[in-house]
Amino acid sequence: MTRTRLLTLTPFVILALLVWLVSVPVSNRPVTHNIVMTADQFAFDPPVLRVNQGDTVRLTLQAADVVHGFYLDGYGLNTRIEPGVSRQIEFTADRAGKFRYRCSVSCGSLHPFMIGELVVNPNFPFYRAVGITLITVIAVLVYLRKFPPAPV
Ligand SMILES: [Cu+2]
Repeated sequence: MTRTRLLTLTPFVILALLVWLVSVPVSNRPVTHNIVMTADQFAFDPPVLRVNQGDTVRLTLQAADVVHGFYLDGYGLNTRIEPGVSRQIEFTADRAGKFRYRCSVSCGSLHPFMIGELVVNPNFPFYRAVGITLITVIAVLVYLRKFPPAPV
């Protein structure tokens, strides 16, 4: 492929990228996650929760064997889970980052290791804006290179 041909194609590639960037649904549209979380000696199931920032998390907590607790770091949530009684807690994952959840009721020898992780992915409006700006700048540079302004 010749250099000129490549230059001719570049604006189309850039346009396609722009259209893609603008049209990809923004991941920050909040959704509600209904999750059944089972506490069992000595683990939580699921062990990892992944949500996006702004999502609502509705947890139905149940204990499979003995009394457990559910404490979520960073969100200050704490509740006791009795076997046979499911308990619902709901919160908005408004803080991005990784947060541990742990059992807050001494439930046996390995109780201190009864830990799970909530991963709240941040929204990226900033990186998206940087991406669109960069692509536009490159498009303008390519265009100017191809059609240099007439000397004055
Ligand atoms: Cu425990």
